[in-house]
Amino acid sequence: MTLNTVSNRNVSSFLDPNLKNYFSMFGRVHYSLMDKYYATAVVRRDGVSSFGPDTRYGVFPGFSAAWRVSGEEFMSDVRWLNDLKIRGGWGQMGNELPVTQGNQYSLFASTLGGSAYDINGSGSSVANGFYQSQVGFLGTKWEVSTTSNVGFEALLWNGKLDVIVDLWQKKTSDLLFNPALPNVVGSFATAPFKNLAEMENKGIDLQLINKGKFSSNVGYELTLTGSFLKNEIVKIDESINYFDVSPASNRLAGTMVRNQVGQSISAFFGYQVAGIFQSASEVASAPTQEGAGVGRFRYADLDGYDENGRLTGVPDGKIDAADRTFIGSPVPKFTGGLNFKVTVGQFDAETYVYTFVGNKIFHLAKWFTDFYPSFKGAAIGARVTESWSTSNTGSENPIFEDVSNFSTNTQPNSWYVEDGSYLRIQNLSIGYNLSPDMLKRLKLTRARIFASTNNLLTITKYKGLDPSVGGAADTNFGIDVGNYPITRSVMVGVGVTF
Ligand SMILES: [Ca+2]
Repeated sequence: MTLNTVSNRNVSSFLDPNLKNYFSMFGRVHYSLMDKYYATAVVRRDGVSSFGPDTRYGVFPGFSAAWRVSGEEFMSDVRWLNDLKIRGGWGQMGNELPVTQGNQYSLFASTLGGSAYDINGSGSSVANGFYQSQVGFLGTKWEVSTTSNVGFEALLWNGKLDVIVDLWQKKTSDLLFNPALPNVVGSFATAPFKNLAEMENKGIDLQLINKGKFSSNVGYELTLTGSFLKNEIVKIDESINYFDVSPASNRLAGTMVRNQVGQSISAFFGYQVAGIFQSASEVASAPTQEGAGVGRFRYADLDGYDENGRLTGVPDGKIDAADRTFIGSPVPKFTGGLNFKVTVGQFDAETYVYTFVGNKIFHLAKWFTDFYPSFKGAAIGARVTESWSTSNTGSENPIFEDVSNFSTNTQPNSWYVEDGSYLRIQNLSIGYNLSPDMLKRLKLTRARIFASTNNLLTITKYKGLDPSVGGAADTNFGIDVGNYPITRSVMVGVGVTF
């Protein structure tokens, strides 16, 4: 048994008011018995200067255990199984990353444009004032993730196949978020980060590694990875059960992301498009909808308000904010990757393919490219030619017209939401290694000629430029605001070691 205690002190004396200082201590105990039973326990205490004095420190324990089943006597006859290890663990980690050093303080600032005023009425000079630039909050504390996992690792058939499976659950509580402040606080003030929500992620991770030889000089290695994921917001605050956000570049009249208990993080929220109005009689018989007209979006009547402004859950014959609903989640249900490498004598080839399945993209860029009045004359997307018209009534894209209203381009709705699943051949490379004889003659240690290409092929139904839309989880996750696509590149090279 070994016992290690390590303390690490990291102190900075540089007088940058934005610099955070950390102080951490951790201890670890590791125990192994007869190469069969393993146990590890870790405890760490982390401190950061960006939290107030009462909440500055967090204590985060963790432990894990493993059992090498293949080391047991009763497994000695099982020849095809070279190694089998069952493991499990539980642990907590803290996060403080989004919180700035100034978060705990109420700060004031002064700018000519923001806080100067000719209070003396001189007409020629201004007196400088101050405005609040940061609303301080002392109670912010560590965000805590609690992870539990069980899984196994198995090595089969003389190392030909390696299987790793993990079931895990991660609960994040006291999630750090800075919800927008009411406007009475002043539009210049930065909102403090507070501990708000609780979120749960559950998943299964799989990894298969298969390596071997097709013949004496043809070898291969195949690595398959896959993850199933489920994400859910468990709690937001005692007083609210949702909050809305949208990216800074949002051009629609409303927010399109709602973080709500029971839904995934950053779920898309808006009107459900039931189709395109095909005729004046359809418009007349449909629920009342502002701006309704032939060729425009027909929204689904899903709900209504009572006289107190509460949702009734019953369609009320008119379309208003009550009818907005969840229209997709940017969180993929499955992500996977495949790495395949073949060596044939002196040649080798390698490829990496990955996939995202079941995620949705809010294709906000369509606001620019598909509607004439958004930016007059700028809508030149190819879809414009496929717009609804009396001779193209099957189109899912609305009529091309110079009208901007609730039923055309101003509202977040399900028409913007597209399937974001894709499969991409990220990399393909081939190489040739000079044989030992050649190297000897050329007096080289190693020489390799190679060609590789990045982002070779993408298979997707997504209509935007690139389905690999990233975005910060709390503002623009899965929202395509017209992101630059990843470019394709080809590289040819020679690597030589003398
Ligand atoms: Ca309604």
